[in-house]
Amino acid sequence: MRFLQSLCLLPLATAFGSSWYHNAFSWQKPLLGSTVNGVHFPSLLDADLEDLAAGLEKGLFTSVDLVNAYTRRILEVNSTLKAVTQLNPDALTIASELDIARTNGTIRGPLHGIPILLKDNIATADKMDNTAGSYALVGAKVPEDSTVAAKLRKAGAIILGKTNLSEWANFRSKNYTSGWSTTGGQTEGAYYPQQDPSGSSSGSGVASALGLALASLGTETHGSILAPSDANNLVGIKPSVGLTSRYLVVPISEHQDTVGPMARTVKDAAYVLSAIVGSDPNDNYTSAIPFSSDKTPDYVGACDYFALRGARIGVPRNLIEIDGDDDPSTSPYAPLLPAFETALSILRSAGATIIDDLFLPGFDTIKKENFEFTVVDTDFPRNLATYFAQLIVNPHNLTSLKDLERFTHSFPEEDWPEHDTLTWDRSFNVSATTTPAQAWGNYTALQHYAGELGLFGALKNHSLDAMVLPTMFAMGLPAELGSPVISVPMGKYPEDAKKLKNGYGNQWLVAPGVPFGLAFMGERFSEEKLIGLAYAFEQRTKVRGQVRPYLVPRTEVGDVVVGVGMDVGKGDL
Ligand SMILES: *[C@@H]1O[C@H](CO)[C@@H](O)[C@H](O)[C@H]1NC(C)=O
Ligand SMILES: *[C@@H]1O[C@H](CO)[C@@H](O)[C@H](O)[C@H]1NC(C)=O
Ligand SMILES: *[C@@H]1O[C@H](CO)[C@@H](O)[C@H](O)[C@H]1NC(C)=O
Ligand SMILES: *[C@@H]1O[C@H](CO)[C@@H](O)[C@H](O)[C@H]1NC(C)=O
Ligand SMILES: *[C@@H]1O[C@H](CO)[C@@H](O)[C@H](O)[C@H]1NC(C)=O
Ligand SMILES: *[C@@H]1O[C@H](CO)[C@@H](O)[C@H](O)[C@H]1NC(C)=O
Ligand SMILES: *[C@@H]1O[C@H](CO)[C@@H](O)[C@H](O)[C@H]1NC(C)=O
Ligand SMILES: *[C@@H]1O[C@H](CO)[C@@H](O)[C@H](O)[C@H]1NC(C)=O
Ligand SMILES: CC(=O)N[C@H]1CO[C@H](CO)[C@@H](O)[C@@H]1O
Repeated sequence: MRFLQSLCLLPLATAFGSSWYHNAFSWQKPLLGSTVNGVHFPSLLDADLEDLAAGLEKGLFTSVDLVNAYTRRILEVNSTLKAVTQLNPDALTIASELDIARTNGTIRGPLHGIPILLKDNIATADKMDNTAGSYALVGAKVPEDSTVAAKLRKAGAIILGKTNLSEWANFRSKNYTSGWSTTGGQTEGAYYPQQDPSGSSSGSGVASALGLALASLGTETHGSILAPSDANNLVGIKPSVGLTSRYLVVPISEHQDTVGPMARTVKDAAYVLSAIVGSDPNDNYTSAIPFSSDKTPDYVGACDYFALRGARIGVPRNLIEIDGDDDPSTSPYAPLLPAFETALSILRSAGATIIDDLFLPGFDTIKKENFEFTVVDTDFPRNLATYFAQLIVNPHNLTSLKDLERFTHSFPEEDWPEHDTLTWDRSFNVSATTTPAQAWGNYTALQHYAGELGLFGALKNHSLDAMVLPTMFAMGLPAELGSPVISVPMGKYPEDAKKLKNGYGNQWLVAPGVPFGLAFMGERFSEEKLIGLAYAFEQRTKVRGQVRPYLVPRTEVGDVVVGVGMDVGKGDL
């Protein structure tokens, strides 16, 4: 969750010269990958699910090899980036069982034997902790896997480890940074030294970006999948609230929380999404899913090169706010604008009709009023207490947000008061002074201004399939509405970018080479359509491969393959 943090920090820029922007991506030699059993195999930085599945299928390598290779990659970059906090001690055993099953002809599905990382607020009933980045939950145990983790396992995925996050998914303090937690330290992005990784699914973003697993799961309340996907050159799918179960995921707000994939390609994200969707008696928001469990949309099949043909796509210009002071072209974020115009022309040339200059009249009211804070602040104490009550081991006997605050203020490693808990104070205040009827009033007002007078009204009025924006402007209304968004890589800040630090002053939000994305927004449960549009854009632009991290782990799968054709001497075994 990050209530448009970066938007609050805009107005620092001095003027660029007229040649400040160049849209050219510097061409870089592709990283080479490795030779495995005599066969060339793409680098794990770029390998997609179909590459991995083909390698496993042909017997070039095993899932055990993949776990070993990814583990070494994680450890290579961890001291700098701190993206992965825990490794699953059972991952090799699980991989070996899945390898045996494969040899035996049992393949559970496309994710069979594929390593995936989970944000450290998605619980697993195994040897790993689920901490939300806080010592309050170190040692806590859940009765069973979260529903999304259970579904991944059923689909044959290997849960490789847990990724760092902004503590409590950025719902603790006014004085901390994206990707910082007391248990995990400070995550960094890999596209510029000391890049702000964005958040709160920061470790999931950095890990997927660098190929520390095939993909990861993140969670979002307001921007927490989309923002780190934007900043880490990824495809992030923020699903409709209710499409994926939140059971045994550390909550912020039942009205806005959702779990989704962060991957390197649209198709990989679609594969992972397919594995985790579905109704769940333990999360009754999933009963809103408009299709039965045997009729789940074919998200992978939706990846159609021609999906943009005939599509009607709106551009709600009044949501783009690069202002700060006077002249938007002086903002560090200014390079987003020409890149966005280029993206629109690509959508047009792929056959879409762009309905430009839409104005969403509800947006100004949303900005003036506190509807969203009221909804989220009244949900949090209640939803958190429910999570605590579900624990079967609760080392500090926490039952409420008050208990958590007492713990956080008295446990030195929680770094209080340097890192305050003012978000909780706000939540106490709001929940103490808001009746259920008033909370409902705020929720319905939010739906009206963000929906009828916002996203949904415009989709309907103009018969649109989707709306697009630079991702950093596409987070608020869909968060408030529980509607889906997909972010796809769109570009990066140029070599002469005007650098901008985060509000804390320790990491770069904008710097040369830092990536950014294009977001597709639509109706609730329109993921299938959005995936098609996003795929058609991705296939025509292939931006991800042109934006390269400054820090790349070197271990490739060939370095760990044991047996005939082993690539002796390539790795540092
Ligand atoms: C990554 O680094 C952090 C900080 O030093 C450490 O606590 C964590 O355990 C490391 N992760 C792994 C997988 O070793
Ligand atoms: C292999 O397949 C056979 C028959 O389908 C089954 O009985 C056996 O349990 C399987 N073994 C493993 C290790 O999966
Ligand atoms: C959904 O579940 C929660 C708790 O599990 C319960 O309080 C709520 O009444 C349920 N809502 C509906 C519509 O069933
Ligand atoms: C938690 O409660 C149990 C049982 O009442 C007690 O034994 C334990 O000391 C408590 N732990 C803490 C940290 O308060
Ligand atoms: C914010 O955190 C920094 C570093 O821990 C500390 O120096 C500063 O005093 C804190 N600011 C506030 C307002 O608490
Ligand atoms: C919460 O309310 C108290 C008492 O009115 C006030 O002093 C405090 O500033 C409020 N805190 C926040 C974070 O709103
Ligand atoms: C929103 O909640 C506040 C209390 O926090 C209340 O005063 C206000 O009337 C509510 N607004 C609506 C539109 O219901
Ligand atoms: C949709 O059209 C109606 C009727 O013209 C208008 O009142 C409303 O503001 C429009 N909604 C949006 C979001 O543009
Ligand atoms: C340096 C640091 O904080 N390391 C932590 C990383 O995460 C694991 C698991 O949550 C902790 O045990 C480490 O102490």
